[in-house]
Amino acid sequence: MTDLESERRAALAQLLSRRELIRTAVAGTAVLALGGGVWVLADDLTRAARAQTRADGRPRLPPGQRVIRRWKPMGGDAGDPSPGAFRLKVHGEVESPFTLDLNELLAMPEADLSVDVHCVTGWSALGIAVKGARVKDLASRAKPKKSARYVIFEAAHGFTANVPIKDALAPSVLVAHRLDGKPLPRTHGAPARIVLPDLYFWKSAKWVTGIRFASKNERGYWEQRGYHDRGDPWKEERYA
Ligand SMILES: Nc1nc2c(c(=O)[nH]1)N[C@H]1C(S)=C(S)[C@@H](COP(=O)(O)O)O[C@H]1N2
Ligand SMILES: [Mo]
Repeated sequence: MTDLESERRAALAQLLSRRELIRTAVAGTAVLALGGGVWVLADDLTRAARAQTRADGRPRLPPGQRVIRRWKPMGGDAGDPSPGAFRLKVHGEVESPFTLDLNELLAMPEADLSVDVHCVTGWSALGIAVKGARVKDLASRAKPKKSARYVIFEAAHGFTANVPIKDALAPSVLVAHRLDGKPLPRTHGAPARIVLPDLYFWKSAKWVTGIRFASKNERGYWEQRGYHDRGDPWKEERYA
C-alpha cells in the first residue's frame, strides 16, 4: 500500500467511525481524494444510511431524506448569544416553575449524545455530537401537573414549537449547549437550543428561552404556517 493509500484509509476510517457507518454498507462507497482531503460522496452516505437500522427497529434514514455531510444552519431570527443574558424558564402547567441562567443549566446532569437530525426540506445530518441537559430532567424538577399534555418550546422573538409531552420527554431530547465538542455556534442557536432528533428539525427551537407545559395544544410558528402538528419523519408528516 502506498503512503497516500494508507493515509486515505486512515482518514476514511476516521470519517466513517464519526458517521457511525457500518463496514458492510461502506464496502462499495466511492472515495475521492481531493487536495489531500478525503470525501465520501453524499449519495453514498445516503445509500449506506438506508441499509442501516436503528436500535428501535426503524430504518436509520426516514423516507424521502438524503444525507448531507455537514449540518447546515437554516437561519431564523437570532437571539442574544451572550452567556450572561441567557435565561431558561421552565413553566406553565407545573407544580414548581423555575428559571435557570446559563451556569445553572451547565450544572445540570449532562447528556452527551450522537444524534441524527432530519430537516423537512429533505436533508438529514447523521452522527451529530450534542451535549446538554435532558428536557426530561428539567421536567422532573418542575413536576408537570396531570393536566400537562403538550410542551411548547419558546425562543427569541416569539418563535415557538409545540410537541406532545411524550415526545418532549424522550431521553434523546436536550437543551443543548455544545456541538461537536465546542460551544454551540450562534447560527445554530447559541448559547442553547432544543435538540429533538426524532421529529422534523423545525421543532428544535434555537435560542431557546422557555419550556412551557400546557394542557391544550397550541400550534407553533411553523405549525401555523402549514407544517404538520407532530412532524414524525418516519411517517413523512411534513405538511398539515
Ligand atoms: N428560534 C428558532 N428556532 C428554530 C427556527 C427558527 O426559525 N427560529 N427554525 C427551525 C427550523 S425550520 C430548522 S430546520 C432548524 C434548523 O436548525 P439549524 O439552523 O441549526 O440547522 O431550527 C429550527 N429552530
Ligand atoms: Mo426547517
